Amino acid sequence: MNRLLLFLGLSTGLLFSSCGDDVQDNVVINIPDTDEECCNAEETFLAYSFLNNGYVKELTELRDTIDNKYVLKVYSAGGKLHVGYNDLFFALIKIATDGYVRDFQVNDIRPLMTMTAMGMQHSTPTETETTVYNETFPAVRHAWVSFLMSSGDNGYWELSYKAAWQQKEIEHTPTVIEVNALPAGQNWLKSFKKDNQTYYLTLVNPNTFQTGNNTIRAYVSKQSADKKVPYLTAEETFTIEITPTMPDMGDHTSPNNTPLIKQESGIYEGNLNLSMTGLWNIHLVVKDQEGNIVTGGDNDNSGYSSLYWSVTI
Ligand SMILES: [Cu+2]
Repeated sequence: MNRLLLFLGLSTGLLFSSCGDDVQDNVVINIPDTDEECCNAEETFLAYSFLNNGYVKELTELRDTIDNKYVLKVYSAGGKLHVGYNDLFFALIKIATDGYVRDFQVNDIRPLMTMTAMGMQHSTPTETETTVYNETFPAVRHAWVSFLMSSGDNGYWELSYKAAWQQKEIEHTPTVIEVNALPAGQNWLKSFKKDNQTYYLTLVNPNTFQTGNNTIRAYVSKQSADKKVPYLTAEETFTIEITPTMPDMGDHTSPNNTPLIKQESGIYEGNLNLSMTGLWNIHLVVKDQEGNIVTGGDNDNSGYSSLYWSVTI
């Protein structure tokens, strides 16, 4: 912003000096080089606006600095984490100028839970490498983590990551993070087994659902052979059929729901119609590419699959 104002000031100066024909001012004007590392003014403004819109807040325990010159900040909705799907946003800030660095990468994002009493550790479904969240402000990168359980008596969560840009690299060693339980009755993460392999069904941001038609999104992740390694999305392609019911209202359903289909990016998308407010159980039948039922073939007393997410709108 300062640079823009400076440029305008200089232009005005040039206009004035050109009024006198005979004046040959050989003034050398030193316009500062643009900072190649950082975003331009518009991208900076958009990134700043996004990160200060009141929706995302910094997870300060995940902040890291390098050489006292750069600070890497991690943000989530409300600066909190909970069981199930969480968006994570990353920004790298040059301390001297407050500029946002572009073209950096964050990878090897590793959530790890230590189960104190059981003496074991496990990871959880995770997108381990960030991508640009919005092309209009490439300073903000995004990844997600879907936590299997909350921090508490059974154990604690830590998270580590690596960041790299140009020739610089940092490694954020594991720091403890707080993962909150969901409100009672909510369940946004389910698992199933196929051929002795455990899969996880992560429902993306159901707290944005509204009455009526919603795009429903989910990820299917595969438990790693080494449970301490983050669980990546499954290469296989499934179809996730959904039947939403209202358990408090005689398990009535709603029309116009469509199955979740795998998109090019790896996310599954379908249409979910929540015809009124209240508690909805979204019953799931997962099929393979040949149409065979992988899970969800057993009905509960609602008459629909005993595998379901529970969401209150
Ligand atoms: Cu655990």
